[in-house]
Amino acid sequence: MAGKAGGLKGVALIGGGANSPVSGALHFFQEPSTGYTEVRGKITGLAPGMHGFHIHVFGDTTNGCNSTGPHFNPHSRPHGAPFDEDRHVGDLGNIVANKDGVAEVFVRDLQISLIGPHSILGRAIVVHADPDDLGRGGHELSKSTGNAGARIGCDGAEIWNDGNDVRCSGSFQDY
Ligand SMILES: [Cu+2]
Ligand SMILES: [Zn+2]
Repeated sequence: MAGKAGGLKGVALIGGGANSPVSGALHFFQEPSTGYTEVRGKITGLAPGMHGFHIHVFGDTTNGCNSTGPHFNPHSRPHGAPFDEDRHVGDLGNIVANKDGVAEVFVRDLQISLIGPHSILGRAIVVHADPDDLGRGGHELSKSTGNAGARIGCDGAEIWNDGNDVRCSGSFQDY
């Protein structure tokens, strides 16, 4: 049923993990005719400012955020910005929390997908404590992680497909 009229869609509810007050909801939608995948939603409980926002390789969160592995990078490219062609597929840049710790998420991206060989299904979506420098910060970690600091709010953040719905387990819960 993947790719049928209306596109692929789903929702992820982000619950607070043991060590994180982060919570919220993300909606996924992929329009087959354009290939764009949208990620929309709101995340609360963040420190004000920018937070790195990526797809990591593994949906395995048995060891919390640490078992999600590195950024999803099937083309073996350097870390970059969402608008760079030369980037990790998982590089979604930053989300920005306001003074109340609320981030309105709107990502529209051509490299992530809910179907096919570069699908984000079975992987994890991770929010970081610090800004992603988009590969441009000159730090030794800029070209691998964007130097985005600790991983927060990703406990159990596996993304999976149930029919046309994309859902996430653990802190990303069924709805
Ligand atoms: Cu990350
Ligand atoms: Zn990256």
